[in-house]
Amino acid sequence: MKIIKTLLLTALLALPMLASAKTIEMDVNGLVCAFCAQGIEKTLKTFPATEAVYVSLEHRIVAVELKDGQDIDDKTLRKALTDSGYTLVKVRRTDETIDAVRARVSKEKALPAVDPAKHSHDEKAMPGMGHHE
Ligand SMILES: [Cu+2]
Repeated sequence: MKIIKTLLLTALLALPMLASAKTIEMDVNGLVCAFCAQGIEKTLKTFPATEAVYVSLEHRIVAVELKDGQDIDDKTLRKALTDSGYTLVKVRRTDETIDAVRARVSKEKALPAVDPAKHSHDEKAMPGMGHHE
């Protein structure tokens, strides 16, 4: 029993070296309103590897802080966003904390605003994300 515990602990300690990224930062197209942000946050939080989520509508950036040694592969992220009606443009992995990403992004120049009238939420893709919630 003790050996198993030791082995487990060793494996857990070794994991962060295999996947060292702490935060995944993504450029996402189609982010328009607070409901988009809420929907994406909700979706990404369903992943067991997700520690925290940050969404900047102004910069169309979504960041996911990962739990120690865990990761979400690009394919899974792309699918989650596509299924919700958004487009994943770019993925970056960084060792920054999500707070550091938030601080950096908030200093960047905002992208031109998108007219909210030109988008709608797909109730099937985002159940419960209508404007009455
Ligand atoms: Cu929206």
